[in-house]
Amino acid sequence: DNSGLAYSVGTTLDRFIKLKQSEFPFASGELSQLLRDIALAAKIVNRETNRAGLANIGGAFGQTNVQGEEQQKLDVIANIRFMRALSKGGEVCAIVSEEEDSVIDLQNKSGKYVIAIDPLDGSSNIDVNISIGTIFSIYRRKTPPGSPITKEDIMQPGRDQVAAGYVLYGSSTMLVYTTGHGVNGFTYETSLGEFFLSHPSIKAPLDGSIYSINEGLQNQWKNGVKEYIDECKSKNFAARYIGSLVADFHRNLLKGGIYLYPSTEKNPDGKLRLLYEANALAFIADQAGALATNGEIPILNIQPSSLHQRTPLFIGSKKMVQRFESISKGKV
Ligand code: AHM
Ligand code: MG
Repeated sequence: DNSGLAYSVGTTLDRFIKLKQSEFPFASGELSQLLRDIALAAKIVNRETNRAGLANIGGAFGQTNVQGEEQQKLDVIANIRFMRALSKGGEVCAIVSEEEDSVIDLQNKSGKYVIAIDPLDGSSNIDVNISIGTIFSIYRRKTPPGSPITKEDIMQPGRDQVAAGYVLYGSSTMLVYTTGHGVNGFTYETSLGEFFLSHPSIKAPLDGSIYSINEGLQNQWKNGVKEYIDECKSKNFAARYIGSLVADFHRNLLKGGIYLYPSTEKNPDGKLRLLYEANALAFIADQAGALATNGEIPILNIQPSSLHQRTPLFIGSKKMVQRFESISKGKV
């Protein structure tokens, strides 16, 4: 009986997962293993991102990987790393990835979980040494294990996620995730090769004074967005936009703020992807007491209709998102 055990800042991710598992005595432990697999892939990608600056001179070191493959772009490498980690464990039956056109059916008879993942988001930032991230959603498949994967297994609304998280490869590397019982953040200690609990029970500030949007696209915004951003300026809010969703979201989650990627002329449904970008962050926001909407309904309520579908995204501190909604109603 582990019920008396507690965790605190400094607890390793492995131990934390173990302790959490004991809170759910009937859990099979497969989700826990899946989270460990993801953490391992994150460590590998962390190692690669730290070397990214050396990539161009990699040839000078004669660097090829064990398979003798040529140096590849980091987002491709990250995809391979996560695919391997997710397929080898046996818990996963299907994967949706930003890097793959169609669903990867792992033909894994016992796998109960479906994963949607953006292995390396913000990839335009890699070459310039700016934070990037991994975003993942975990669903339980709807049809019985062993039967062929169906649309029903893949096209689940965000509301049905059993876990979601992100890895931020920033000034330090962090893993932040939820299994629907609050949000916890772990910081990676490189020399020990361990994630340690650093941000237990993250709660987003109710309100904030940071807004994050690509303001260069202002002329393409609908009036609701224009009016809301004008109000942010009239209140002297701080404009902060990294252009790396995970980093922008993470900052706003901790400090209080709103991130907006509205529909534009070029991208009438916004730029971000519902399945492997918006949903995971919306679930985390929800668990941290923040909000996420597409301007009309909560992100988590959207019934997906295609694998790579886009959605406008307005996410952040509850009061800011509510204010945005009331100003922009009918005008996004
Ligand atoms: P990507 O999946 O191609 O990397 O694009 C997603 C990124 C987000 O991280 C970021 O918030 C957004 O694109 C920035 O877009 P823009 O350059 O249009 O402002
Ligand atoms: Mg992306």
